[in-house]
Amino acid sequence: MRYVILVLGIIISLHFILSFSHEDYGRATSISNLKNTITGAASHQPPYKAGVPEDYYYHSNGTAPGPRANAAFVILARNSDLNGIVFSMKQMEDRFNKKFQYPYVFLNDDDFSDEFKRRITALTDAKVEFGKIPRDHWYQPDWIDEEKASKARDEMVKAQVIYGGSVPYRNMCRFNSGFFFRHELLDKYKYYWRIEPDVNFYCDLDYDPFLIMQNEKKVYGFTVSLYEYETTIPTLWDAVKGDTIIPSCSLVRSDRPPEFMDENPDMLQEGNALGFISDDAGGTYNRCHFWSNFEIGDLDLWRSDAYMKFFEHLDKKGGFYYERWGDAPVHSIGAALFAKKEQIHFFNDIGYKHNPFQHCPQGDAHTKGKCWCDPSDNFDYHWYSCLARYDKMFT
Ligand SMILES: Nc1nc2c(ncn2[C@@H]2O[C@H](COP(=O)(O)OP(=O)(O)OP(=O)(O)O)[C@@H](O)[C@H]2O)c(=O)[nH]1
Ligand SMILES: [Mg+2]
Repeated sequence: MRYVILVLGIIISLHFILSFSHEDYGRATSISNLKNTITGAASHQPPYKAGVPEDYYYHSNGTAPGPRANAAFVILARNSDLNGIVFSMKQMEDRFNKKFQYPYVFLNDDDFSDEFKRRITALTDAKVEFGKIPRDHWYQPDWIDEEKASKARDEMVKAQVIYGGSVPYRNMCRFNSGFFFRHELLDKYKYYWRIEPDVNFYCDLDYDPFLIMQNEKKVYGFTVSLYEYETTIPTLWDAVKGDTIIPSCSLVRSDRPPEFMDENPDMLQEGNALGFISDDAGGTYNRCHFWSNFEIGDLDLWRSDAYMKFFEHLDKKGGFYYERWGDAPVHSIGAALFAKKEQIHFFNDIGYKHNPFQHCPQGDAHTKGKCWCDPSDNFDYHWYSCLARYDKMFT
């Protein structure tokens, strides 16, 4: 008996020594972790790795039983994008929406042609609405210094920056950053799924991602993340951060006009995803962004006071025109600062391609979705992808 007590004593002492001297050992054997393992709650891994619970799935054909979320697809397009939109939308219908029947909202800075409307409505039984964007939500504002803007465009053309010389492209980026969610046709909705022309949806989606968003209180969903071209956003982070030191959010000097965080130090969400966009606790932007040609999001994130103030501040800086700020980094920085990291979701089982990158589900997810992409062509942990940084926030 004495020996049993002695051996037990040695084991317990060793456990305590290892717990303090080896972080991983301590973490792996902590009471809370053991409890998580027992209850199945994932710890130290991104929530998406646990997969979507089976009771969300509807594998049969025919209309899936309710409930539905208050959601719509949002498609910004020109009449000339018609064939590319048909290509994307037909796949969305076949892979998902035939069974779920979510409505579509099409937006354009021009009037949609009758042919556009006819060919689009022929593709679905769901409701489709076509809207025109108000002029002041689209065009370059008159307080932008056009001489400065055109010089910047010329320089970007010389530097061979993609769309560097285009004003309509800049209008589009500014609209997607700060205006699409204010269009009256979207007023009645809470969630949206953005679709672009010429994209691929590779897998059967037998569950409703909007319900995941709603039930799990997610506010932003993505499938691909990557680095932004430096030349398109040289002063973007400076306009966000200014002189503020994060995480203490205190000012160091004030000899220049204040930037967004200088003026709104209380607006950052606790437990946010700053770790995704910065490797030095907010000192610099690492250029990681969610690729916004695919987005499933909560419109209330963009309608929030924090994001509206954030957008207004960026807009006044003029960087949508003096540089070529994209809606992807602007949305990503907004989501990273104003949402909790758990509220940003990687839709691992949605196979998706927008040229030139694709997310192709791996292993069981590929089989379950009957995906037709080549699993070896997958951007997830490519050197130019930011998914590893997203994962790291949870480890
Ligand atoms: N109405 C309208 N829609 C536009 C305009 N420019 C772009 N879009 C739409 O805005 C979205 C993004 O434009 P894209 O041209 O796909 O931009 P991108 O994804 O950065 O670049 P690509 O590699 O060409 O796809 C798409 O849904 C386009 O249809 C425009 O001038 N007017
Ligand atoms: Mg595109």
